[in-house]
Order: sequence, then structure tokens, then C-alpha cells
Amino acid sequence: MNAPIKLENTPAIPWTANELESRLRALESRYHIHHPFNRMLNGGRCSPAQIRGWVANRFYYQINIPLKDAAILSNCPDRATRRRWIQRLTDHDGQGGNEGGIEAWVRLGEAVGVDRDTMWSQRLVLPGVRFAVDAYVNFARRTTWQEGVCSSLTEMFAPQIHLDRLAGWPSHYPWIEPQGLQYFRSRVPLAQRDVEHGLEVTLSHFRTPAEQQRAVEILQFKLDILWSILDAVEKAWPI
Ligand code: AHQ
Repeated sequence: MNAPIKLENTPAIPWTANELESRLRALESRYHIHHPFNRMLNGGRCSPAQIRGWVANRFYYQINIPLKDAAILSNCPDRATRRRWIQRLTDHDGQGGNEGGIEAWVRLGEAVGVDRDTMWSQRLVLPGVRFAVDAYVNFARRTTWQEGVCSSLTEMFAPQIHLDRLAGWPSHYPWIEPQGLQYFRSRVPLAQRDVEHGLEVTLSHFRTPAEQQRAVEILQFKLDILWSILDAVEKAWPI
């Protein structure tokens, strides 16, 4: 299992920005794309009940992303950063004619057989999922905005997991209405845009060896959150 990331001894001299980025990207091996439940899901081996359980539980993560991002915004005194960061809220909540990612996830629910009311009722959300997601939101509320930004960098690895779904689900799960996968399609360019901003902030803020070790630990914390969500789902809908 994932042992906590601890460098033997924090380096005496700071890493360059490129070295810090490489250290963060090296955590990809701990990303939930490698979780047994995700391998089963993207490998076409999930039952409709398991897919419905996963979609209904990940909805709790999705509806909390804007709360997490609003917490970061409320901690951030820098207008230029806020002008960029606020886009993340409207990406999920929608704006004008764009219904946003939360509505797209509700439609994913309907496409897999979880109706809108059940999704919003959250009655399928597991204690372990609620606990992990709430830990993420509360982290963003109580820490610095820069640490909150750093924690979003698990999305460095997200385009691949969305592309895996788009490549495999139509043939693995032909019973799912293709339109239901729109969220995954929409997320790839947004993730790339968000990671560009998140890395800019992280690589410029975390400078000293101790700060850079902290950045690595923050990313590991968020990777654990995503992993724990799948642990809970797998336990409720065993492989
Ligand atoms: O759909 C996802 C999303 O909008 C975000 C925002 C970002 C954050 O701020 O933490 N992380 C994230 C992620 C999304 N989807 C997950 C998935 O597996 O579909 C991956 C997750 C991430 O990698 O952090």
C-alpha cells in the first residue's frame, strides 16, 4: 500500500522548479487510475450496480469541488489569481447557457440508471466517501490558498483517466447512453488549463526545501483522498 511520502532527509538546497515538478509528477504511481476498482471500471468488468454506485458517490466529490474552490478563493488576497480561479466555480456550477459540470454529472447518473432525485438526495453516498471529500474541503478552508492550489494538482494525471473512459466505456458498456459521457469529454481541456495555473502557483510559491517537501506531502494527501473514495466504493460494491 502507499507508505507516506517522507524524504530520508529534506535536501539542504532547494530543488529547481523543474525538479519540484518532476517530484510531484513522480507521484502518478499513487493516482487512483491504478486503484483496483478503477482498473475494473475502465477495463469493462464492472456491473451496472457497481457503476451506479461509483457515479452516485463521485457526485459528492463533484458537488464539493466548487465549495473547495470557493474556500481557496476566499483565502486568496490576490485579484489576478482570483480572476483566474473563479472560472473553476463556473465550470462546475455553470453560467449563462452552459449548464456546467455538476449538471453533466447528473446526466451521467441518468445515463447509468441513477435518477436525478437520487443523485441529489445523496442517499447512496458512503460514509468513507463523505469523510474523504469533507477532508478535502476542510483542508482548503483552513490552509493557505497556495496549499489549496497545490492539492488540486492531482489533475495533472486526470486527462488520461478521462480519455480511458471515453475510449473504453462505449464498447465495454454499450447500455450507457453515449451522451452521458459528456462530462469526461468536457473535462480534458479544462484539466489541462487548470493544471497550468496550479503549477504556476505551486512552482513559484514552494521555494525552500521544507516548503517543497510540504508540497509533496500535500499532493500525497490529495492522492490518498481519491484512493480512499475508491476503497469505500469497492467495499460497498465488491469486485
Ligand atoms: O472532474 C474532476 C475535477 O473537476 C477535478 C478538479 C480537481 C481539483 O480541484 O481537485 N480534481 C479533479 C478531478 C476530477 N475528476 C477525477 C476523476 O477521476 O474523474 C480526478 C480528479 C483529480 O484528479 O483531482
